[in-house]
Amino acid sequence: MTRTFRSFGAPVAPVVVEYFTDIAGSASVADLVRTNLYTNDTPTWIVYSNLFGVNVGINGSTLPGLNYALGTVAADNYGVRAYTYFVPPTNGNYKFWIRSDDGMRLYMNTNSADIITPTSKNCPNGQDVFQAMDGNVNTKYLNFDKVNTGFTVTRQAGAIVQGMRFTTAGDAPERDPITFTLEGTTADPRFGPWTLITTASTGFTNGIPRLTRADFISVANSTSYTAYRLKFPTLQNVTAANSMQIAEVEFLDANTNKVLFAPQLIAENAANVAAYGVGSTPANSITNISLVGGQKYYMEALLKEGGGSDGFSVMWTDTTSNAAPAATIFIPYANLEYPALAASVQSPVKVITEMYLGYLTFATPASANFNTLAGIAEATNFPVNDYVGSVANYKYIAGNPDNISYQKYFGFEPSTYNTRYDGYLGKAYSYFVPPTNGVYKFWARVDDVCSLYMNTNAVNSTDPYGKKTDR
Ligand SMILES: [Ca+2]
Ligand SMILES: [Ca+2]
Ligand SMILES: [Ca+2]
Ligand SMILES: [Ca+2]
Repeated sequence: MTRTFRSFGAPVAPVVVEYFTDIAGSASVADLVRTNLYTNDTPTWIVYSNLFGVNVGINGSTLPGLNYALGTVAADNYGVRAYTYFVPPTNGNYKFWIRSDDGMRLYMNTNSADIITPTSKNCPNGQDVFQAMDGNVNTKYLNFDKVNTGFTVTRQAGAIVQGMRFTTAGDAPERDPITFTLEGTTADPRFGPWTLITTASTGFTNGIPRLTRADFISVANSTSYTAYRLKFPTLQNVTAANSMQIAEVEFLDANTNKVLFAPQLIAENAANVAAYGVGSTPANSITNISLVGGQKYYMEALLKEGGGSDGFSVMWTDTTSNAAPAATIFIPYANLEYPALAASVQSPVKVITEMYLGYLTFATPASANFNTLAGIAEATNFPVNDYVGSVANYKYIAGNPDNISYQKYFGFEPSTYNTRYDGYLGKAYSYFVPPTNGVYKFWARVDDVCSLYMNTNAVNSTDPYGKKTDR
C-alpha cells in the first residue's frame, strides 16, 4: 500500500482569521484581549476565508459541536481576530453595520492600508496601541512592559516623517515618556535593518498638565521609509510607574500635517446583536466614513464567544440609510483583498497543521491509550475492525482531515492550554532550514504524546519519504 504525501498551497483567501480557543470569561471582547494566548500573539490556529465574518449565519454553534462517546465538544469560550483589506467600489461616504453573537469590535484604518503593531500586547482592555493614534486625547495606550515600549507603523507606500508631537494621558504623570527613539526602515519591519532617525525629548517636562499636547518636535529626515518604529526608553519616574502611557502620538510633515494613520474603533457590540446595527455602544460608532474607490483600507474585527450560538458579520450602506441590511448579505468578495502586508507582519505562516477528530479510544491493546506512543501507532494505521469508531483512522489514511490550519511556529497551542478538542490526532509539517552547518539536537514538548519525523538526508532533504523518526 502506497500513501501519497499531500501538501497544500499558500493561502490566498482575502480574510485572515486567528482563533484563540478555550479562553474562559464572559461574552465580552475584554475577555479576549486580556488572555495569554492573545497578548502573547499565539493563536491556536490561523485559517483563511472569503467572508469577512465567522459562522455568518449566527445560528447554532460552529463545529465541532460534536456529541460522541467521550462527551460533548462545543465551540464556546473562544475568541477571533479577523482582518482584511476593504476595497470600496466607488468614492463616497460609507456606513458600516455589524452583527454578532456575542461581543464584537470593528476597527478600520479609514485613511489607508497601514497597520500599527505594538512592541507587546501587555495592555489593559481598551488601552491598547490603537488608542495612541485615534485622535482622541481622552483615550490612551498603556503598556505594562514600561521601558522601551512603543509601536511600529507599517505603510503600504513610503512617507517622510519630519516632525513628532505627543499628548499626555489623563493621570499618573510618573508614566509619561520623557524621551523617544524614532527609527525607519524600507525593509521587512520584522527584521529590519532599522536606521535611527532621532533620539529626542518628547517635550513632556516635569509637571506638565494632563491631556496636554507638547510642542512640535522637528525631525531631520528626508527618507521615505515604509515603516517607522517608535520606542520610549525613559519615563518620568520609572520606579513609581507601573507602566508607560500616552494619549496621542502624531507623525507629521514639516507643516504639521499628519502623514501616518492607524486603525480606529468604528463600531462595537457589547453583547448579542443578531441583526445588523451600527454598534450597541453609540459612543464608539463612526458612521460617516469618506473612502476612495479602489483603494485598500485595513479592517479588523475582534469577537469573543461565550456560549450558545457563534459568529459575526459586517456590511455597509450609504451613510444616509437608516435601514439595516438584511442579515443574509455580507461584504462581497470583490471588495475584499488578501492583506499581504499586514499578514506578513502579523500572521506570517510557514507551518501547516491538520486535525483528525473523533478517535473514541486507542485501547487495543489496552496499553495503547491516548498518552502512549502505541496510541499514535494505532491512530495512524489500519484499524483492527470496521466499527464506527474506526472512521477516524480511515480519515487519516485517506488524507481527509477535519480541518487544515496554519501556524506561525512549528507547534500547535504551544503553551499546551486546552484547545477544547479531545480524542483527536494532529499533524504539523514544515521545512526546517538550519542557520549554519552543524550537528543538531531537537527537543519536543507535548501534551499528550508526539512522534517527530525529519528527513535528515542532504541529498533529498525535502522529500517526505526520506523521513525518519527519533523519539
Ligand atoms: Ca458557541
Ligand atoms: Ca488617544
Ligand atoms: Ca454565543
Ligand atoms: Ca491532553
